[in-house]
Amino acid sequence: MSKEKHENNPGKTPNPVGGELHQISGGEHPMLTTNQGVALSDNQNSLRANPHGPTLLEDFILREKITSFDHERIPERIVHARATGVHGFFELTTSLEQYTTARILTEVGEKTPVFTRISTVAGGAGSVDTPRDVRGFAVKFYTKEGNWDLVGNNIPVFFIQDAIKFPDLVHAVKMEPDRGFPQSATAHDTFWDYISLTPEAMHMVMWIMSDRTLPRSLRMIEGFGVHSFRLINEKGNSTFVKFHWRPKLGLQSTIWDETVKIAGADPDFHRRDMFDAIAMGNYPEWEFAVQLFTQDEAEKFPFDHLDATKLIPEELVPLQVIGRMVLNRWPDNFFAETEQVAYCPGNIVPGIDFSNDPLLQGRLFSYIDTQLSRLGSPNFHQIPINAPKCPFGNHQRDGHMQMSQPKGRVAYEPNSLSENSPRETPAEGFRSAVVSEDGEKGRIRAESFADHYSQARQFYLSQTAYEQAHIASALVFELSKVEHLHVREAMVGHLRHIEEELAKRVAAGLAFNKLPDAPVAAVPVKEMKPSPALQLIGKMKDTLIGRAIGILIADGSDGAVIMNIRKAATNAGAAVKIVAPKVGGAKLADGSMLAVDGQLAGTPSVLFDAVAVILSDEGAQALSRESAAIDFVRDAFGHLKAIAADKGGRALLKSANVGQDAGVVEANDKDAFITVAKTRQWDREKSVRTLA
Ligand code: HDE
Repeated sequence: MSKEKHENNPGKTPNPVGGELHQISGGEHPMLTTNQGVALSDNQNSLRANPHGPTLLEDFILREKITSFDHERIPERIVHARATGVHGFFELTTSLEQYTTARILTEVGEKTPVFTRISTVAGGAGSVDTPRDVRGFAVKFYTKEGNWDLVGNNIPVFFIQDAIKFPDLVHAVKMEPDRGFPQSATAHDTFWDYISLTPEAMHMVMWIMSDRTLPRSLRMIEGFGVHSFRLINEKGNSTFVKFHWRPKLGLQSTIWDETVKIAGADPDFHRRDMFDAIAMGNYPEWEFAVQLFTQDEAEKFPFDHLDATKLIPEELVPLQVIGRMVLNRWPDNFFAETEQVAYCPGNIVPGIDFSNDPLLQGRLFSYIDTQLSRLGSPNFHQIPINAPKCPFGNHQRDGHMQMSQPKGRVAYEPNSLSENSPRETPAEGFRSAVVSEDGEKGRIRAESFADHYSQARQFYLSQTAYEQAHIASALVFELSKVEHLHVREAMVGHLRHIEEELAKRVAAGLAFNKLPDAPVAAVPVKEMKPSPALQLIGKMKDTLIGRAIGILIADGSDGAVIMNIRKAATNAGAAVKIVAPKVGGAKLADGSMLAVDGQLAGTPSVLFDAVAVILSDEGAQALSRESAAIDFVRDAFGHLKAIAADKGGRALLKSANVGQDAGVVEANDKDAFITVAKTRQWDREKSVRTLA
């Protein structure tokens, strides 16, 4: 576009009913043109036969603008439509040279650009950020040897063992086809009907009913490659590998009731949280770790590692941290980058290879196919967000939206007519692992895939009592939304194989008068050692870094107390927001005005990890008649958060019927507040809600 100043654009927009509307003035504005480069003299009025006449078809400016607008959307992803994407880098800290030739895993200190997209699965692009759902965790590494896409989830296992089941699973979880709801929720009949008929899903069911699916922030989730992959070294030997991302901030989730309320208070809660963190320079970081094991070792595992419904406990194969990923740049344009990015598990680089996991094998086909439908052309790799950052070229040609203009006569290989056309490179080029395959062809599920309950049981037994109660309560909630009694019963039947006590708790929560029969298990349930690494609470960090604190004030509040708490929380790493009835500010006890970050009605306590309530007697009296203030403190207490309160604050707590415990502290004692604010008051939960 020309940099020339547009003479007809003096920085004022003509107002059709007279007068002028102010636009930002100054600066050298480029000309506004059509897509053909023709400058527009008027972007506010279409071409009409006369002031009261019809609009003319000849108005090519109107037609071009509206046509472009009509085609703004591309098909959204059938799953993982809702997401947040961020640029960053990967840095290797330990070489895996012994295992692989992939330079990204051997060149220590090298920073490789990445684009990471974290998504929900079931909802459409416009759904809320905080349903109970798995989070996709897809990383595109723009390596020197081509793009490597590690397209994983925040849960290390999956619902199904074979790709052919995926369309049914997705149809079952998505909104029901006749009614078009629920959007982005598993709590409905078709999901649980399908699951109750799919015993292999039971391990994943334990994970999705745990608080893992209610993350507090996308910066506080783990990521898993899920499938086993292979690494191939110089000698051509291969080693199996599982990939893991571990957040520097530790894990943290929300309480179900809190999650539900966040969805209303801020449907973009996670996207905004990430945007704000990047804008403030608080770049989220993950450790990159691997579990490495040989075929011989794998044969001794009490499960088949090629079955994506199984994980390899850290206690069996420890994690080795080999690098880190830092996300530090928000995209310039959401559509061009986050929407158009096309991940394909089939994008790997020399030195990495696939395993025979049948789920992975199916995925290798699906993603390219889906990109063809979403992005409309085999040239989707040319879109900047998808293009490799290393040189690339071949003899593939033409097609929709070809952006490059290949030169010369030669579009084939081998050829003797061109000296500089791309050729194969046997030494460095991609090679598959040398593996011999034998056995009979057929639609067969391996016997080693038959155990559907042992790891589900191991997961449940590895949780703290608080987490077990959350899993049981989540199951009661979800199954309470299921209308068909036989589906509820079938699910409780499965739970009996996982843990009888869990089945009893859920049955009691659903008011069953007797426990339903358990289905026949294909193989006996094995007793496996609990793995504390599977807990979430155990992985929460004792810190305020990355967390948020809200201070509720009103006219007449004590400025010194507010400042003290704000300073202490900020120093401890929290983002602090002042909340008051009016966004314009609050008049403090000393008559000064304090700027406010959020208006009370629009900034409920669900948006914070801990709160302080600093009020004068009059302020407390006024707020005791304000339901947003009552909810603010009642929810903070109900969501197990720390509360600091001065005398007025305590008066409000009293009006809200909020109790006292170790998590409710004096506003003057900032150190005590910072200590309790770093965690949730788990013991309080039994006093505020009935759990299953
Ligand atoms: Fe996906 N999945 N998936 N999936 N998946 C898609 O590809 C598919 C599976 C995952 O941010 C789709 O580009 C099949 C497991 C993520 O853009 C589609 C099967 C895991 C993303 C597709 C699976 C994932 C997708 C939809 C069973 C965790 C979002 C749009 C074999 C390891 C990537 C698209 C992004 C997206 C197919 C199972 C993760 C339709 C057939 C297991 C993170 O191609």
